[in-house]
Amino acid sequence: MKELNTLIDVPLVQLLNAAGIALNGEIVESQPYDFVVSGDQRTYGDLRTPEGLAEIAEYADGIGPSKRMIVSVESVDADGDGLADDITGDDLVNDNDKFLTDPTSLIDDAHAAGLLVHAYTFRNEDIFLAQDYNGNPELEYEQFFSLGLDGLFTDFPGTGFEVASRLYPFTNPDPLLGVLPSDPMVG
Ligand SMILES: [Ca+2]
Ligand SMILES: [Ca+2]
Repeated sequence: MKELNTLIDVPLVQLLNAAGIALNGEIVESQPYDFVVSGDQRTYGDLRTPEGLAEIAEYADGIGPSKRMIVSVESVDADGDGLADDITGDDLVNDNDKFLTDPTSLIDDAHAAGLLVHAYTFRNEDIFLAQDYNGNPELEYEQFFSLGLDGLFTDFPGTGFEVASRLYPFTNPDPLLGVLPSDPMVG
């Protein structure tokens, strides 16, 4: 991406990946593949520190973190077997069996580094929604927008668009271009 930034003049988003999420909601870190190849020991977690974000800001305009790097989910393990319990009783264990943890400072830290935050992936299905949202995907969008999220990847753009239009009525949302100032000359 550093090389790409010297070749083309379009906004670039540095995606941030992870290996998974621990029972307590902590991100299980992984490494960018080019770091693996070059022998750089740092993980995506190191890129989320103020120092890492400052480095990203040298070549990218924003970060694309998993939404769990902003608000994670904690599992219940009442039977102590080290595996997340199925609290909804549907014989499946997914985000609907988990509870939100306190937000991290990632959005504020990224903004402080001059980066936009464009998180992935927002979905409407119950299995992807933490128990706290009670099956209402709009509550998840509202929470993340209130934390300062600038943009997002969603499998359900209609829902995201509806919430953004409702929360930001004085803007002129465009389904393709996103939320724009109502008058470009003023905005
Ligand atoms: Ca368990
Ligand atoms: Ca379940």
